[in-house]
Amino acid sequence: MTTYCRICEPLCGLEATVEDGTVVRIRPDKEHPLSKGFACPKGIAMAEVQNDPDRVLHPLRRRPDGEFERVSWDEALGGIAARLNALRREHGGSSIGWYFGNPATFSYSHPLWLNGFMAALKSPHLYSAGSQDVNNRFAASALLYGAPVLVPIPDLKRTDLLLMLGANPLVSHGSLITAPRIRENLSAIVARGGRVVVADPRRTETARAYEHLPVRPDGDARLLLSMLHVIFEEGLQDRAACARQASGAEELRALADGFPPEETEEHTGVPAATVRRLARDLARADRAVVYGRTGTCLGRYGTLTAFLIDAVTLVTGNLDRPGGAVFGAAPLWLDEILRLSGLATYGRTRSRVGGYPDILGTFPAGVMAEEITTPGPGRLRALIVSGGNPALSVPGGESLGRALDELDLLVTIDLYVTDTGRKADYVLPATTFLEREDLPLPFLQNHLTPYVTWTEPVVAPRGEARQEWEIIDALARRMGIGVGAFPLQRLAHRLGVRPSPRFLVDALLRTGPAGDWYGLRRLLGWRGGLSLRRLRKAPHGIVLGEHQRTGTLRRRILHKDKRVHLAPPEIAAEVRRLAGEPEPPDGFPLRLIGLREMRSHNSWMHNAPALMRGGRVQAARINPKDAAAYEIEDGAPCRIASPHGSIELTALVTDEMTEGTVAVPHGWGHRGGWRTANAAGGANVNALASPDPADLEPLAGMARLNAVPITIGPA
Ligand SMILES: Nc1nc2c(c(=O)[nH]1)N[C@H]1C(S)=C(S)[C@@H](COP(=O)(O)OP(=O)(O)OC[C@H]3O[C@@H](n4cnc5c(=O)[nH]c(N)nc54)[C@H](O)[C@@H]3O)O[C@H]1N2
Ligand SMILES: Nc1nc2c(c(=O)[nH]1)N[C@H]1C(S)=C(S)[C@@H](COP(=O)(O)OP(=O)(O)OC[C@H]3O[C@@H](n4cnc5c(=O)[nH]c(N)nc54)[C@H](O)[C@@H]3O)O[C@H]1N2
Ligand code: SF4
Ligand SMILES: [Mo]
Repeated sequence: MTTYCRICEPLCGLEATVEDGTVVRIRPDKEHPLSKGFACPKGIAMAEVQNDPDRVLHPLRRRPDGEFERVSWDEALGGIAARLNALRREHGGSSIGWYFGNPATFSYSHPLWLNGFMAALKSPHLYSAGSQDVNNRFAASALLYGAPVLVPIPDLKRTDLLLMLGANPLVSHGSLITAPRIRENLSAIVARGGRVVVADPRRTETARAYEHLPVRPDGDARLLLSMLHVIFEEGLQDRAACARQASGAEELRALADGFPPEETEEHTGVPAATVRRLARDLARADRAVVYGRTGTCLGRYGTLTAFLIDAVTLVTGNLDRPGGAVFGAAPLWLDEILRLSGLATYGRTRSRVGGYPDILGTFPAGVMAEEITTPGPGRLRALIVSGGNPALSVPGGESLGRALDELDLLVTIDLYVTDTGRKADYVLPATTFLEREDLPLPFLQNHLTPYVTWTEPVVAPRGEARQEWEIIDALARRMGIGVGAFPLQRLAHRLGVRPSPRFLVDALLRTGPAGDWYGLRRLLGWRGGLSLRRLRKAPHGIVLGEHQRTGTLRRRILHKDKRVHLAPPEIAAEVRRLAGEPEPPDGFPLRLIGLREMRSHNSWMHNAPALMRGGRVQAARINPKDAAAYEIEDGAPCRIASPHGSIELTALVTDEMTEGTVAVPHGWGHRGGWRTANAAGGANVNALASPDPADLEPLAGMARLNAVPITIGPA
């Protein structure tokens, strides 16, 4: 059976061998037009997750003695609905919250239904992995373009110079860009005489393959401001592009004025001469682009950094241009649907705790614990967690755990009893992606090569596992509420029908810009025409073009003046905050950053034996000079302490780290129902991050998981 992988963003084509209703093997799909026979070890190991003996296959309920017992769906949904309705009666819908994790966004139906559920409850308590991942990028786009989901992708196939900040696509396989075989795209840039420059505090797999620009953690905003400084100072800006596309270029110039590279050098670790050279190269290159990912998102200035990334691209004349940063389009009216549904918001509401702006209707997960523990109207009393493991992925260790314990009701919808689920009152079994149909809805506009695909489930759900939307629908029925995030859905509800996600997506495809318009397109004598039926006949998907179109920005900007705003007051305030940055706390001179490994996926693939072979452990990577200074030996246990907590890990002394920086992968230290994962040891690195809502990044509520001040010592 042909399908596609929904673990990470390239969405590689997979071929699953099914025998007697069981997936016995997964191989890469050789006929997939983009991944062409590539899949990484995680995609292959999905068969082990699928068949994992530790998977939850039946609803579980916590007994008074603390143990889980198997119950029927009827009992589970009935029990949950009764408790939620009791809370609604006593405290209102705003006492109920939802956290959805990263895998949720890989399902087309799951986010739609949970958004609809929360809209019906009129609860503001919606949280996601986004505040630990990309919400700063959405905030930056809201400020730049007036449209949070208008996020450009680097046009790798046509660029001559890629400046990449805080991303390691040779391991992560690319994020906020869907480009299977991304290594080939990067190497092709060099092969045609171009350059790939990788700004990272660690000499990563990607940095090693191309040009490494070592930068201090959290140095990116200053680095980019210094580049702008040089570009404006030397008159290298593309004046025509600034005049045509933007407003506020002069104000931006004034903001950058205070950041000459000679002065930021001390903070960024990048020599002024290097910054000047890079700025000139970028401005003079025919086609250049700046791209940043999680390394630029999880610091103190995430929104500012994401904003500056596009600002530099625009000022050098590379925004919305072939080989620059391009705005991908989906073959359905995604912008319009999001806008009409009222889902594409930034700062429409503010969180009760911390007063953070909402992003696409979600608040920062970093306030969740205090929303639970802070009395008063709107207190969060019940939480449903679907496809997420906040106990390990959100800042805060013990304090977050204690807050979860205070909930009146915690429900998880997952494949496993996770580190979060072990605290739950109910654990509901979800299907894997191999057990559900799908369309890569949120990724359609991130495709480097425009593409669309649809998959049917390759096997029936194991045990009593159910798709999330089915669970949500059943729960909503029992609670006596509708589910409607979409205008179309709400309309249907008013007419008394509950359309399936499959029906909805077919309607969206058929009425979309590339749709078959229910046959009208053919009648007009035009080619093409998408529908679910057509997609089902193309198991390897359909390539819709060679490149994303350019020259579309003006049409898609939602600011009234149709210009990119280069100096909004929020950004000016962030630049002032940066300039007046307080000294870090005494006693924590080193900086902690994250790290992704090929055979881990956030917190959830540590139970697959194929990925855990060779006695893998979670290690802290430390530069030899730091190791010597703090008396740490390679392979020996070491202690890492921050103002908020301390953990013990094995030290891995390596000169791939820049001095003063320690890298630790997240998503370890398991205590759930996954035996192999539990046995792998390690610690929750996010126990070192600040659990204080006041420490979140102000414009997007981003968790500060990188550049955490720490100290180290032998354990
Ligand atoms: N220190 C540090 N912390 C980080 C990061 C970092 O770089 N450093 N990265 C952050 C980022 S980018 C992210 S995205 C987050 C991830 O944060 P989360 O999404 O909260 O955590 P995951 O570990 O991805 O957990 C996903 C859960 O979904 C379950 N699951 C898998 N597939 C399905 C499915 O189809 N349906 C359902 N219902 N469940 C499923 C898995 O079993 C797992 O329990 O972590 C963030 N945390
Ligand atoms: N194998 C594997 N692949 C994955 C995942 C996984 O867990 N495992 N997770 C998936 C997910 S959820 C996501 S969001 C993507 C993330 O995709 P990427 O962002 O490409 O992945 P990371 O490896 O986290 O890369 C972040 C880089 O930022 C660097 N960095 C840290 N702090 C700073 C800083 O202050 N400045 C700069 N310039 N660099 C910094 C780190 O050293 C690291 O190399 O990966 C996805 N792919
Ligand atoms: S890179 Fe690996 S995990 Fe990501 S989509 Fe491809 S096969 Fe799946
Ligand atoms: Mo992520």
